[in-house]
Amino acid sequence: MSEGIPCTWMRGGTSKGAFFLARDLPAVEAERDALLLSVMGSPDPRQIDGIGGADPLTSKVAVVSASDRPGADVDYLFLQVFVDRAVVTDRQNCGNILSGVAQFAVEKGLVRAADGRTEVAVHMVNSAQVAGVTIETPGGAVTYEGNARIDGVPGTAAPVLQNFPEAAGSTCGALLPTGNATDVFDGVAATCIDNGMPVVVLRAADLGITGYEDRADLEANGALKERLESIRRQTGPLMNLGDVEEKSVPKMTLAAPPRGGGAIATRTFIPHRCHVSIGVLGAVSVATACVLPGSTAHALAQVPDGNEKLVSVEHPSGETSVMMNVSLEDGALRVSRAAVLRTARKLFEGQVFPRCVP
Ligand code: NQM
Repeated sequence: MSEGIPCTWMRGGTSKGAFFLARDLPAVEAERDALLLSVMGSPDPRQIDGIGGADPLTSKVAVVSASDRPGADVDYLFLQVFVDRAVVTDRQNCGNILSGVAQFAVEKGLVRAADGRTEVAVHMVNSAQVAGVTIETPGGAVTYEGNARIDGVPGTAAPVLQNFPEAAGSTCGALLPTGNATDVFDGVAATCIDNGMPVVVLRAADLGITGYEDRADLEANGALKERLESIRRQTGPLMNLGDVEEKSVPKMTLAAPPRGGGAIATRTFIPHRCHVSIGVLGAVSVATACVLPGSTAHALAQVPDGNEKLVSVEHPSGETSVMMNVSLEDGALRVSRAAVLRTARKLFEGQVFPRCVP
């Protein structure tokens, strides 16, 4: 058997992932990726020979280390391990897995916790942004217990407050990387937007669905998936993402009028499976599309007035609330801050045994 590697398995928001200290993984990227594929059990639709949960939402990795970046406490590199392909990509960020990074950093001695609450400045390496993450640390120790509730996770846990300062163009270089609020691909109007996560927002009705279908029905709709993938492949180069065949961005969000008291109803392909809810930064990008005049979502959305807005993004498990500070400057939309509430829980800590250590 190979040697074990220290690993912590955590729920972060509505996802699960393996958390590693950077120093415990191979420094050479190809070796690291081979090891992570083995840890998760990929490629295999069941991930039977690894710890991945046979779903993109439970096949995620956080690599954490102390940060040299001024103003940041720790570096967090997110890696998406594909389930049924031998692909590990760093081309996307993950706000759900971010929910566990501050606790992991404190428990591994990278950050000293205050008594009560601790704010950790997390440098999200994938997008070179710093997020402020506040966790509960009574007596200077991490607690996972608390009264916060998020849709998609049973029960309650300690709140994790995530603050994202300006995230426009984090991956694509501009909020609207094509230069337009709306483009047309294969005859379907689409808003290509990046406010923390590259997302293509389409009107569900334009694709012949209601947008309220459940995840299983959408995943069984082969014709819809083919149309979405055709559009996605065309948006990649225009969103400065290049060929996106082996990338997990952009995400494809199907939008419909809200029907649960929120701002917009969504179903999101990430990009080949339908999300049980919606990603954190994905929700920030969609909420931004809701307030953007001329976008595909704008006319469908019901958004409160004022510069500080709570935009509730409905999804198959409930909703995700995004608090945003917005303004129009010279006709251009600016989101100076977005904040999202999450929770996390440490599930297991020990050593993971990859098939072989390169
Ligand atoms: O958008 C899934 C998730 C995510 C990403 C995905 C996320 C985010 O739910 O910030 O959290 O879109 O691949 O973990």
